[in-house]
Amino acid sequence: MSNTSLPDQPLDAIIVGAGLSGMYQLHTLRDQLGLRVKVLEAADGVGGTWYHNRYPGARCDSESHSYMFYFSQELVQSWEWSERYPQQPEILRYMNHVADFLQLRPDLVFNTRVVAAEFDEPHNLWRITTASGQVWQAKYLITAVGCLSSANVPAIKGLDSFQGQWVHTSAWPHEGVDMRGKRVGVVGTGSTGIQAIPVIAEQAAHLTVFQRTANYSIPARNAPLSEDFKRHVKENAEEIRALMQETPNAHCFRIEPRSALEVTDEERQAIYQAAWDKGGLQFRATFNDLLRDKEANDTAARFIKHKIQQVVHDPQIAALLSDIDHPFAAKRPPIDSHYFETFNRDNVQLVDIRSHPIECIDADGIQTTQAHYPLDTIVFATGFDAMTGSLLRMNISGRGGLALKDAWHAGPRTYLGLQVPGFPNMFTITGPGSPSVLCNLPPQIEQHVNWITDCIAYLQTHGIRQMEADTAASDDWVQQVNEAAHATLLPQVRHSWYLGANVPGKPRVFMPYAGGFARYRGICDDVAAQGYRGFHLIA
Ligand code: NA7
Repeated sequence: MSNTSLPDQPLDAIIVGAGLSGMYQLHTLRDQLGLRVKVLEAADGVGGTWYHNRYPGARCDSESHSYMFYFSQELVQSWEWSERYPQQPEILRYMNHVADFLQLRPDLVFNTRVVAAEFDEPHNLWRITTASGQVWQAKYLITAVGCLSSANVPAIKGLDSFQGQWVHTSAWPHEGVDMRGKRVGVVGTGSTGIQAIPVIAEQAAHLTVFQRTANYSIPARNAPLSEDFKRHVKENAEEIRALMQETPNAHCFRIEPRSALEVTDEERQAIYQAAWDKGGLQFRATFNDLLRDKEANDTAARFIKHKIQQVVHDPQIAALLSDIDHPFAAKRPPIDSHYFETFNRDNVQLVDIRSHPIECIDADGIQTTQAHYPLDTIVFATGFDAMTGSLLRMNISGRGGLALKDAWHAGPRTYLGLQVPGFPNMFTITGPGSPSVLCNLPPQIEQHVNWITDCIAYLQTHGIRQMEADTAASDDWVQQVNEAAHATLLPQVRHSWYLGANVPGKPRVFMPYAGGFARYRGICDDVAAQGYRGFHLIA
């Protein structure tokens, strides 16, 4: 049940988005601070990213016991995951469980897309317009719109003329896509493509994979969780939470305190082999310099490329799949269930669109500069206009009518990824400039929401009307985000969506903060402890 009637009086806060961040933010502001709050959500249910991404094989790359809230012991004790990496339907069930457990539904307003948000300076209010023309008003605007919510559908000539069905993985039809007996093409071999391809290959008559950039992938080794492990999680919730808060990526594992170059070749191979057998993102935690030192990284890259060549039978296909042009984990490292093995199937073909790009799509399929591939279904696993896309499409304008898209014409500029100068009383959960996509998200969402909640409590009790990030503090933060990125190998990737390089015309700025979650948390805490240093607080 949702409440769609407009309140007579302005609210204290409007939150946009009913994913994990929007739901937790509603809980803290409403139930801890006693504020009047609503969450506006475009979809007809909770879940955010996990509501929309229903493609075959969709599952979380974070281990299930790290992909949940830990702020409430009761909530932890009330839930059990079934697998090491939960599938999308189970994650969506968890989200609905959170909504019910925290009794959030009366304040969730579904089927309500925000099309504009304007700061009304004289009244010190945000006016938020929805697609149906409703105008909501609130003192605080909090965006909880996710980092990967704005689909990137490539503008390929002729797509409209395609007579079959095409779909982007993040807008998967709820009724599913029937692949049986179909010739299916998948464009894109990022984390999503790598999850979807093995499952689609089992369903379709024939699958053609269009690969622009070959990618590393580590076996996930997914499996059902044992009763012992489920009990371990419940009994050690505080320790698990503390561990995630101490690690750079907010995962449940530590990075080994040794260089890949300080062990013998034999030891290194044994370490990589053990990590390969164990599976998962932990592979990149085997050494502490894989993301900082190219020579160290090369050792991991060589190991994985060799594995690909062992797994894939056809040497030409193996060569294409292992011809990877970037350092390991410098792009988001996928994990998989039988991805490379899928290319040994008779009904799967790999097409190299780096050497022979897609020219156009016609009624019957995809035309590259080399050949025509007849298809019934095209699946775009082509990623997102990440981090800024969902914020910019809300048409937000701040002080003096300043449009966010103009404020960010040269790339996102924030203070701590939490506020934007010129946009008073607006907070961005996991926005650009915060660790966001470089981290396991639930712990970071908890950290952001807690920080925003403490901050709003401070503003309310100190009679502060407006809080706004200082321009110089924001410029300095942008510089720190840039320096943190350049201390790693991350900016070296040509096509990286961390840089916005996957969307034509998007400014190339490294968007997430790469200095690590633990360090970031410390910085945010210091800023708060110093009376919100770098923010203007106007009584
Ligand atoms: P990604 O990681 O952005 O991957 C998108 C893939 O699509 C990648 O292989 C791209 O190749 C390819 N792509 C993008 N545009 C095109 C065009 N125009 N033509 C051909 N190929 C294209 O998105 P995902 O959805 O896989 O993953 C996003 C995150 O979701 C992931 O990191 C997890 O956090 C969950 P490219 O590498 O750009 O050459």
